[in-house]
Amino acid sequence: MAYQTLIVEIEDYVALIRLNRPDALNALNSQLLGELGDALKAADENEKVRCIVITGSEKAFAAGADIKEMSEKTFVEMFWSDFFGQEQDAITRTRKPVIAAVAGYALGGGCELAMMCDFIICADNAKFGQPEINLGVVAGIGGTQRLTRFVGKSKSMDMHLTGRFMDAAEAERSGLVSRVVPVAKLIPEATAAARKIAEKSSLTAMVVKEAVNRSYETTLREGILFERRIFHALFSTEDQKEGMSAFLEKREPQFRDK
Ligand code: CO8
Repeated sequence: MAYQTLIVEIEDYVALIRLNRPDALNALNSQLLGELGDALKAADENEKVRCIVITGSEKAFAAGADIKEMSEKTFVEMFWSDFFGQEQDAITRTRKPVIAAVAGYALGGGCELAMMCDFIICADNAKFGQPEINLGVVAGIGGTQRLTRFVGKSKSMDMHLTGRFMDAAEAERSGLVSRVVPVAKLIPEATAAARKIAEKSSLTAMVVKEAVNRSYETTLREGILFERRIFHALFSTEDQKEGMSAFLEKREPQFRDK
């Protein structure tokens, strides 16, 4: 499918989705978020894709929701359109693992989009922030909730109330990102991580994602019960037999997603 605000490449079972609105630092408008939802759904349904990477440019992952698109809207218009609600749901419904590869600005909705992914690898020039307060608004696609879970209340309050940016070193120290790499190595590192995931059983990877995400949604006791049940359930798969046989036979497993 041809997109106007995205560039999608598929290679070695990895879909690399680049946000592509360079004139607006990849600001997220309805078209871009709509196309991103479509691209993620297509990747989820494509058997040639086993892991997805979302990235932007070296200057900006995304500098937030498109302020030009929003500035004149009324509460009633935002309410009836459920502004970005459905787009957000489409992104978080993706079942295959999604890595955010962040260079440059990830601000407002850009930071929120990165946090909707399963983990974030960032470049050493990355800058994260929730500066919506400077515009007289609050984060609107998960920032107050997700950033708080990533970095804790104190730092999240600091970011949301002062609107300051967090650099890559602080983001790694605070647990917002899993790794920091030189900007020139960002895409090779993120796609290598994606290819590593693509070598696993896709079925197992999707279940792992469900289990980790469950920790956000439920109590510890229920989450552990969920984990144990799916651990038991995976013994019904051919990939469990293959993975364990391969270990015992000292060879590489050949997973078939069954
Ligand atoms: N929206 C629209 N256009 C933008 C945005 C944006 N968020 N960010 C940058 N641009 C545009 C600029 O207007 C400029 O366009 P033009 O050349 O036509 O004037 C171009 O991108 C380049 O930007 P700058 O000249 O400003 O570049 P600088 O390098 O000087 O500065 C910054 C880079 C610091 C990133 C600066 O552009 C900036 O502060 N941008 C806005 C950051 C921001 O406030 N983001 C939060 C937006 S609100 C939000 O994300 C809410 C999310 C929830 C919405 C969900 C609704 C339910």
